[in-house]
Amino acid sequence: MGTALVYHEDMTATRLLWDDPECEIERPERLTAALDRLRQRGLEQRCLRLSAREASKEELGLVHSPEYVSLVRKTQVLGEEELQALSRQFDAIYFHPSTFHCARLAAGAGLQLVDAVLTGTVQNGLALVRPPGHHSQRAAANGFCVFNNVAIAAAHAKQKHGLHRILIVDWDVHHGQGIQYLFEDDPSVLYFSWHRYEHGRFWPFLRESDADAVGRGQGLGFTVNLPWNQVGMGNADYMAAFLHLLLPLAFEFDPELVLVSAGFDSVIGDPEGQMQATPECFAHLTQLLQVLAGGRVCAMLEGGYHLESLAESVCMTVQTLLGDPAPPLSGPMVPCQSALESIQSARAAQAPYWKSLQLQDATPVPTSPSTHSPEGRPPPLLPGGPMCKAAAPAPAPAPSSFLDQPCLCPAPSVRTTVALTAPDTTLVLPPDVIQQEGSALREETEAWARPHKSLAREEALTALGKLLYLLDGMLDGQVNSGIAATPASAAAATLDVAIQRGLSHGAQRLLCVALGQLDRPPDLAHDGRTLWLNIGGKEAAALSMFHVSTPLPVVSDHATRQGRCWGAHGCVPLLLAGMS
Ligand code: X5A
Ligand code: ZN
Repeated sequence: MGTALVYHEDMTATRLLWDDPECEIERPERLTAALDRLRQRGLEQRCLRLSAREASKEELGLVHSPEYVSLVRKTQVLGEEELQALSRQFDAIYFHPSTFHCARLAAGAGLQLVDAVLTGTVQNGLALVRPPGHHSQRAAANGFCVFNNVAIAAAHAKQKHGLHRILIVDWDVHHGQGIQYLFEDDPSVLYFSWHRYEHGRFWPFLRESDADAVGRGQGLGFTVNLPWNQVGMGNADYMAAFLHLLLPLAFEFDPELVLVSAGFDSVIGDPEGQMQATPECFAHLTQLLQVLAGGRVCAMLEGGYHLESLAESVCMTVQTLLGDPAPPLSGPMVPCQSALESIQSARAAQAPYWKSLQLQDATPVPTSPSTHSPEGRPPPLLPGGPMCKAAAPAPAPAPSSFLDQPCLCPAPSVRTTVALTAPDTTLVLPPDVIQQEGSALREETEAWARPHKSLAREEALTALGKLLYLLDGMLDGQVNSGIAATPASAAAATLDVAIQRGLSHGAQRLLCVALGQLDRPPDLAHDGRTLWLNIGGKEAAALSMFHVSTPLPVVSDHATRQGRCWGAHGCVPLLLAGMS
């Protein structure tokens, strides 16, 4: 349905006019660098371009006091001395004669984006804006932020579109305390922020940035803070935060709209964040959010001060919004101890308010995390897997080496294939999904089927030929994903063949997920190359760490909250779909 890119050149006008080492990083080149790179990559051309408009006084008034709005309006006519004097009344703020215009455009861009998504003009989009918004408060500018763009968009979505549940994901490396204050007692806005915290020793040095700030009154449990107590958090830490904290709550909340405070100072190379996550991580974070709210994701730029990292991360986000598959992630795949502690303390603080956290055990993190490197486990995959041979493994790459080498793996030409034994002419498929015509060679199929009695029947054999052909297409990098049908009686044997075929055809590790019960588990070597996960199997079992079975939780309690039913199951398969 399309991706909107909302922008206006005028937003490059505001800039610092005097010497201030703290504020000088927030400069016009942030926008031009991001936009230039989007053009270079051909991404801008694939978006619906919308020119930003100014937010009205009434729209700004959704979250700001009239006195504050007129104070900012007056900066238009101030001289440099007066601008500097006024700026000093706030923390980490500079005003410029163009600030009011730019900040109204920034807020207006967010409103246009939300309108385009909620009226169905586009599926999702990004607003490239300056000044940023998430630190700004009802009557205060703060941390380079003048009007709270994302908060205004959320209030507008409630007021003008009648939405009842909005998720705000703040992946900027700073705590968006402005958003937190504006919605802390509001259960219709779930606000999630991770941020560099270092036990309170990092800007903005607030006690209420810690994990135990969970909202107030009706809004208890609708503020989710994940403080990072060390710098250097990487891809695995960010992914773990989404998978183990944000997504369980987000599925349970079931938002109608996702707003992203998309700051990219949380990426490697940024002087503010000092984190290690690579730009590709933002493709994965975006992809995980796209399973929510029917894919209605509106991202708005916040921070991001390393121009190269910023531009690359913006491209990753837009590319994913456009529906391209996420590039492989590099770096350690196990979260660090400090990240696990932070995630666990946020889970513990939120557990009283969320069923999805109560279903699981709330045991503390073991003091020494097992990094699971059993003997015989194959070495870590190259950053791209079999299809990405061009990307070289780097043990501890410096920031620049990540940036010099964007993913070299081209997107497969076919997005999704449906392999049915008999092509179905009545099937209506989206344009990027095709029905597979081809089959593996008959002799080859028979050779793979020979050891299995259940694959002797013609129907099972035809299905197997189709599946082998699909697997080859995926392993050769021509097809991104696919679905194949097989007769139920042949399911376990077909899976045995598919696993063997995958492992002998270049895949180093396979994740197999079975939903529901199979007549028998697959025939696996417990060598660490295959992780078998059976969801909805008979009973919980772990035959080895590579063979896990869990029944679906029985949810008999139709508890209502906000007058509606909160289903706790159904989230596990969705999570995995997001990962694959
Ligand atoms: C939007 C944003 C950071 C302010 C840092 C002040 N603000 N030291 O990233
Ligand atoms: Zn920031």
